[in-house]
Amino acid sequence: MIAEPPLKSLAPFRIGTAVRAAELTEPAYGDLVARHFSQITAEWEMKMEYVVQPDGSFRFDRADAIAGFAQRRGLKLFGHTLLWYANEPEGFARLDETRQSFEGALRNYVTAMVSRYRGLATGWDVVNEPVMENGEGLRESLWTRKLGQTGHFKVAFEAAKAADPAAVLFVNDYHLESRPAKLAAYMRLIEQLLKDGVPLGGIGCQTHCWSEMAPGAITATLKALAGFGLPIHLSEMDVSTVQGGMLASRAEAEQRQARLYAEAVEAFAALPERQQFAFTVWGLRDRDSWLKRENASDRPLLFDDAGRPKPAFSAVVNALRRRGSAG
Ligand code: 9MR
Repeated sequence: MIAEPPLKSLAPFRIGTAVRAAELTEPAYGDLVARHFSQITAEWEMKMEYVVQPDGSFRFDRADAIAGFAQRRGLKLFGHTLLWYANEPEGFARLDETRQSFEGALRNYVTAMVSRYRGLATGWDVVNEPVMENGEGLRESLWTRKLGQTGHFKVAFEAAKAADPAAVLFVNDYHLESRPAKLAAYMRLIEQLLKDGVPLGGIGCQTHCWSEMAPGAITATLKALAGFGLPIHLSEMDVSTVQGGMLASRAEAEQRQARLYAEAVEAFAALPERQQFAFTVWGLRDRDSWLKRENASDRPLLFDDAGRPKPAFSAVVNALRRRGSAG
């Protein structure tokens, strides 16, 4: 039997996956990650929900374990995520002093995180998921209430830039392929941030999909986002086999899933080279996926529960090879 080729050996761009510290200690898991991927993103252990303690102090043990793995195995790290509406930790929420001290605390947090992984981290999601689902505007959060919409972007991006001038700083959002109003609002936000002089360096497109999604949507979205000329991170791809109408049989769902992965690789590889920041899949094996916790029969990733490559994996390999021979 011919062993499947390491994805990273076929990709001219960084190819990443999301990981958790506990799984990285399993040799089979760690080896599979290091064999195929050139970059890892912490699935949740570099977020405030883990790092910021109720008393406002920070714990870096798991983030350090993930960064240590990357360093030992010669992989890059992608930082995820500094500010997220879904994380309003008590350590910040209870700060009821002046705006200045809230802002100072946030700067201190961003500086601590970003400077700690300087040199290893290629970039950071500075603000995650800022756009409302219906595209009618931007989400409210602890951060916008305390610092304002413009203010919270400015504070976080400027602190991150100062802490690691070489890291590419991202906004990142999802459902851009399926919700035109959301994509439009996201693009208006990017335009505004650039106009305001916020040091935005890249655009994240999470690409959480489902197998019944219409072909072409991923390609059109990446193309639209690439119009700004900034690096693009296809940052959290997975393809649910159960979301949507569930009309397809299991085999049909897996075939459609494989085609969507191939489309994403092709669309990403078709971007100008300097805009190909990284292509990241949101987890390694099906059983590692957050989607599996929502529906146990979902199979959204490139490797099955046992770590064996699926049709989606072969589709990615073939798409990378086609691209290689075309270029
Ligand atoms: O996959 C992540 C899951 O394990 C965590 O419990 C959850 C909360 O931290 O976040 C999930 O990842 C999300 C990512 O950070 C942002 N985009 C959507 C992802 C899936 O919910």
